[in-house]
Amino acid sequence: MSRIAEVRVTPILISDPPLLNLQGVHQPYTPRTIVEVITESGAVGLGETYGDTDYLKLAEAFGPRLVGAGLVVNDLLAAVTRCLSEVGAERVDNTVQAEGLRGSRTLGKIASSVASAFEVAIYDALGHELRLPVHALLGGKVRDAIEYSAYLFYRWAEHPEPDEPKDDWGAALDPEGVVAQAKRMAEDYGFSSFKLKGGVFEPAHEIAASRALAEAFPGQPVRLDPNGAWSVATSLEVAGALEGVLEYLEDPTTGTANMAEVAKKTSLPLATNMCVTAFDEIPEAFTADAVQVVLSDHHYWGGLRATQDLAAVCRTFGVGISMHSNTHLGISLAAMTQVAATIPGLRHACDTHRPWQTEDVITQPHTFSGGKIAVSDTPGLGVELDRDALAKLHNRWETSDARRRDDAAAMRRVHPDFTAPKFPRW
Ligand code: GKR
Ligand code: MG
Repeated sequence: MSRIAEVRVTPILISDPPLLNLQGVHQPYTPRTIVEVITESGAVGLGETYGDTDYLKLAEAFGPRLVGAGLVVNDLLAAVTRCLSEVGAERVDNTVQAEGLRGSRTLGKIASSVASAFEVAIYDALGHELRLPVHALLGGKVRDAIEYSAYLFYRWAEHPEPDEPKDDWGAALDPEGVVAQAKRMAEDYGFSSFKLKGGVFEPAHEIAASRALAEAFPGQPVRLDPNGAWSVATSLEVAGALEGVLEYLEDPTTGTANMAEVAKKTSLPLATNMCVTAFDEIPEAFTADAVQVVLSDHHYWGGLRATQDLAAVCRTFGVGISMHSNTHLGISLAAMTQVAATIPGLRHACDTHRPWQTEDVITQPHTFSGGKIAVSDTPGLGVELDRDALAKLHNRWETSDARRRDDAAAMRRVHPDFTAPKFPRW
């Protein structure tokens, strides 16, 4: 079997629309890291992960260590973790507010997120070597297409500066705007599940938007995710107002104890990508019945096999599973789709930010049909790197000083006094 001959780690900046959340607004450009693992026989494996400095530094330090190694993934997380202290990442930068949207920020999650990009790239390379799709290497697919949900955001029509990226979605700042956005998502992509990112306006406003969605799409699943913005009492008020309306309520409040208290008093299932985000958070949350659906994410859970492990634990405890998403491109979407294809009992449409991205680094970006992406059976992830696109987005990174996601700082460009709110906001 061919060994790893070369590893490339390329930071890029991708454009992002002004999507609103509890912490502020998305910046015009957000960093991602693209990993290439190239074998002695010339197979190229691709991976993608967060691009903020902590992640990038670790990926850059770890990448060269794989040269000469086999296409083996078993020791990857431990090896990346050993590398943490060498890049001076012992201290977590807690000022990066967007991290709070996917739970606590820990060194373990940074290491897992970096390891995941290399794991995906190694699987992709192995797939090319063996002429097998990644899902076959993971044990085989149990479905041929993955259903994704429309990820709806309150948003501004445009970023504040005239030379910043633009799109034609327009503003969505009230229930009518949210429904119009959902209708376009349904028309353009065929989505039939809808997730609204909440925590932006006061709860009554977001209850009204959720009801408007349910009325516009009768019988179709609707979810609301305020990223933990509410107290237990507020969560229970919202849950009471939306029982029978929502498929599930995602992270209404923060912390296992609060989620458990809400879960006890509502019939609405609670989903999370904030209170169960790593294996060591599972025992307490599952024992307390704090969450009914865990939103997996191969990036911060540590890769594709870790995602399968998570799914097995969820099955054991009778907890549902679906998938979380942050701003990402097609390499991540291919990886999400390949692993989702292998998970039995995936009963909720997965989240993806992909429709909000106007750029990609693969030659043939995915297309959604009926809200689904077909599971590729071609070798590896089934995507090919677009080197010109990668070079362009890397050049943007080199000529800009944007180095991390900071939604609060982006909001301060318009509202100078804005600070990311303390939990609970309402
Ligand atoms: O991109 O604004 C965003 C989302 O709020 C994201 O950061 C979250 O991590 O999508 C995520 C979620 O479901 O909480
Ligand atoms: Mg969430």
